[in-house]
Amino acid sequence: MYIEFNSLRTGIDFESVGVYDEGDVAVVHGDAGETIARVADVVSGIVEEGRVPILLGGEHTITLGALRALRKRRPCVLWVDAHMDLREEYLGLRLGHASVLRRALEEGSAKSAFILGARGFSRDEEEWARVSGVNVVTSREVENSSIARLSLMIKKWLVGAGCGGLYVSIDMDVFDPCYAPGVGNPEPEGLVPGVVFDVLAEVVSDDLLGFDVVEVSPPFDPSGITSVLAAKTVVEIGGMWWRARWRGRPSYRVS
Ligand SMILES: [Mn+2]
Repeated sequence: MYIEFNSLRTGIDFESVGVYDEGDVAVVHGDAGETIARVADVVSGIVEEGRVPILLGGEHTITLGALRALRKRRPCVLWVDAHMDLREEYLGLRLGHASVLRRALEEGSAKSAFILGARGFSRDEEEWARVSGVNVVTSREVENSSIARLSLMIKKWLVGAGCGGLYVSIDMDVFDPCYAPGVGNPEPEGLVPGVVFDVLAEVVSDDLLGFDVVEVSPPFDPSGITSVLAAKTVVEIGGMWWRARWRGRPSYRVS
């Protein structure tokens, strides 16, 4: 399969963007802590060289490794996900895809969070988000809102939270299962890809600290369209950053 690298939205041909493949991080099955430490290690090296990390997964828990590596930069994290991932624990695990954002906020690896596209969460998560000041916009609210209004909400959050930059985490289950069936936990009533990209195009600036695209599970999707959409997501967000960084687009400063 092949997708075009030329993005109409950003005007960037991703083929002209300098991308280096760092290779795979060896995960340790059954040991999320060690896996996260390894991810943090690799991402730290990338950040120290002044590069912008792009992570692809797999388990959403890897995001914690990236956020730990970026901790000193005080990242605001835009969590684009059908779920909140704010559980205290899930199936006896304190560290996993259902609790990863809560761990990041509790330990201070993420300074503040804005969840976009949520629609599958428990009452406890909703309550924890409320008392912890996590911004939440559900998929239904996205559908009933405009690109301008949504991006303004996110920009206001970025200014108010006093972060050193933006980290974007895209859980592929945020998209409607008709676009991305190959995910671990498909959730109906999801978002349309173009809407997600249009909002991101308004808020991604050269303050982007990094991003990830996770929860792609190819065995659940023989058609392969989930992987194609994930690749497209990288091309779009990467192009947004590149445009802001090199084309002098009036960037939206958060620091
Ligand atoms: Mn998730």
